[in-house]
This record gives sequence, C-alpha cells and structure tokens, in this order.
Amino acid sequence: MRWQVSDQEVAHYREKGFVVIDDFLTDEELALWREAVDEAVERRGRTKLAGREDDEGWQDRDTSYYDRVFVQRINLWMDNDKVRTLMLDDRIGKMACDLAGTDGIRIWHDQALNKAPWGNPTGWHLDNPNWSYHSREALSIWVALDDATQKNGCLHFIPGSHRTARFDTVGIGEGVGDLFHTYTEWADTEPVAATMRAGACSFHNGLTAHGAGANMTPGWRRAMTCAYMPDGTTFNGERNVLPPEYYDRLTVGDVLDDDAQNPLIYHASKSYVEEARRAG
Ligand SMILES: O=C(O)CCC(=O)C(=O)O
Ligand SMILES: [Fe+2]
Repeated sequence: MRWQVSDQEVAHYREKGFVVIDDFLTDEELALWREAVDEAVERRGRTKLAGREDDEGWQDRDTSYYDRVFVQRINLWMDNDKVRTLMLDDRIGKMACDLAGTDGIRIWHDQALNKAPWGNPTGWHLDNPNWSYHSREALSIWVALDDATQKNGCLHFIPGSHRTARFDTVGIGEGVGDLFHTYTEWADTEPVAATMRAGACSFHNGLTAHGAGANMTPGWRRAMTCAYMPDGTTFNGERNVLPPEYYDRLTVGDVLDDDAQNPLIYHASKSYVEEARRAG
C-alpha cells in the first residue's frame, strides 16, 4: 500500500481539492479489498446503513432513481471484521492527515458505492454539507475496485471548487447538474475526469464538487470509500448517519469523539512509534 504522499500530491490536493494516487494497492491487497467488500455488501442485504435493519427509511428499494445510481452500503466497518481491518488502517489515516493538514483523523462513515451495469449517473454534489459537522478540511478516499473509466462512471471533479464552496447543499437527484443552479460561478468550469485502474484511489475534499457519469457498460463499477473528519470536529445539528440514541444525546457544539461511532484512526502524537516501525 502506498501510504506516503509526496509534496506535489499534497500541493495538488490543496489547490484542486482532489488528488489521484495511481499505485495505492498492490494486486494482492486489491484482491483482499474486493473479497472483504463483496462479502460485507452481500451479508448486509438490503439495509444501507449499519444497525438500521428495522428502519424502512434505510432499506434499498431498488426501484427509486437514487437506488439505481449505486448500491450504497454504509459503515461496513461496523459489521464486517475484514472491512474493519481495512478501514482502521492508520496508514490511510496518516495519508488523510497529511493531505488535510490536520493532526488527527476520525472515520465519519465508510461506504461501498457499487455502480451496477447501466447504473444512473451520480449527480454533481458536495459531501460535507450533508454531514453532522462542518469542516473545510474533511475529506474522503475513493478506492477503485474495478477499473473506473469514462464509460462506466468514473468520478469527475470541478478543480478548485472547495475553495469557494459554501455549506449549501444539493442532494444527488435526477438533475445531474442541479448543483450549478446553486453555484452558478462553477457552471463554466471544465471538470477533470478521474479515470483509475483498479487498486488506485483518489482523495477529495468534502467541499469539492464531484459527480460521476452513468455506467454505460454491462459490468460493475465497484468502489470502496471512506469519509474522514478532523479530530476535534463539532456537531452541527444534522442527523445524517448518526444512530438515534447518540443523536438524542448530542448538543450543537459537542465534539464528535465517540470511538464506537467515529474511531480515531491516526493521530500524529500517538502514532510515531508505529510509523517508525513501518519505515523500518
Ligand atoms: O462513486 C460515485 O459515483 C460517487 C462517489 C461520491 O460521491 C463520493 O465518494 O463522495
Ligand atoms: Fe460524494
């Protein structure tokens, strides 16, 4: 696994709001990731969010427009040991910290986003405005489990949009470009297509505008993703994926530091021994 980011990659990420890392996983690691994610998605059944088997609102209906954008299964780290091991890897946490410029990073949520054959496009959107905290440093990793091409729905980014984004939100709906009604200033910017070989990954800022095309092929476009929050981030009142019993206990301004919900996967002050060991 590539887990050290170069100065050029950090500079690209900070300026453009995203960066692609081509040689992230080895072939062996990619095989493990595919096995773990496929198993976790299969065992989850039609429930999108961990722990919400009894909540009709979190079941995949398969017939709505959104449920045909991708098969979305959230917080697989919570109910699958193989995915848990992959997601809690402090090396990924260190990469995320180095890109974001923060000391510590917590998992907000992971999600498998598998675009089925002939799947709908992923409308342009911002991630962070949907989450239960506002942060200009929050970010996500998107790991390609299949080759992601312009034909099967690779990600596209509006470069630099994270620098002018507000926390106004537009959902992933049927209007692919609805975001540009809210952010008219981006409407003429040429997006960058992030094609990736399986095993590559990208990181994008939670305020970078992004979307993906339709899957115009008979094959799957599988991706495993994880969203991260800087350690110390505070609750903004949004429910999003928080469990009801936790949400009910929170007050706006509380630090989101419950390790059972948002595990700290890396902190500069705690991980230097581990880092030195890996450096050999
Ligand atoms: O995989 C996709 O189509 C969209 C991914 C996305 O929106 C994200 O990772 O934040
Ligand atoms: Fe997104």
